[in-house]
Amino acid sequence: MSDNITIAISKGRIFNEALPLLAALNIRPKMDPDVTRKLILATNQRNIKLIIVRATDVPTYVEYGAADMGIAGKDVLMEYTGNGVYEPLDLQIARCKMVLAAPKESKKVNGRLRVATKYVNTTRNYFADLGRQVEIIKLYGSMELAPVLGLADQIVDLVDTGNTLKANGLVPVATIAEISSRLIVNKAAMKMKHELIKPMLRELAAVVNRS
Ligand code: PRT
Ligand code: MG
Repeated sequence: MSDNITIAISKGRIFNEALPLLAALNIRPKMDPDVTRKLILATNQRNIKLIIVRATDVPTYVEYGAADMGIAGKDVLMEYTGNGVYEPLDLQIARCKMVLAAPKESKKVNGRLRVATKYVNTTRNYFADLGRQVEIIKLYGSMELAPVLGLADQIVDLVDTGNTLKANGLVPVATIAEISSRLIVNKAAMKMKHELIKPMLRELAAVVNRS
């Protein structure tokens, strides 16, 4: 059995907010992903490496065992349609809300509501649960623009301070989910490497509960 552990993580807010949690486990990356171009970061622990990937790719790396563990937003996990990873711990970092938002001066919608989002599956499930038929328009970013330009009536996006919505004349009309980042674990690794992974989970849980 390999005694190596790889952790997939996206740079930016998740990496920044995960750093103190990792440090509490005495895991310290040797390089800053905003400075180096390396995508595999060694840490002070000989057998632990961080893999820097896109936020939406984290569950894929973990499901296929390319990484043993990962840190991913609940938004990404809700949208993911793979065959499954374990999700043992809410790390309580990178918190925000997923909301349905509409123009402040809402126009009357004739026919089906058009909703622009990058969270197509989550949005479809949300409206299906309400028994509402909507037209979902897939975007990869800048969802706030869609209602302004008449591409969609409403959007589903993440909100933290609310400044982005406000700047584009939008207001939240419903909360779809409370979002935070979760630790995820490859199913085979959880069995094969449980002597390494179990203590990490226990320590992380303790750190999260303390903060
Ligand atoms: O940016 P990139 O295209 O590389 O990838 P990404 O957007 O998937 O990654 P990143 O790093 O931006 O976000 C990673 C994760 O952070 C998300 O999957 C969420 O789980 C979490 N998170 C927490 C957020 C926010 N808060 C957040 N506010 N992700 C994005 N935002 C965006 C939001 O989409 C909107 O554009 O920030 C804007 C709103 O912020 P406020 O403060 O103006 O409301
Ligand atoms: Mg982003």
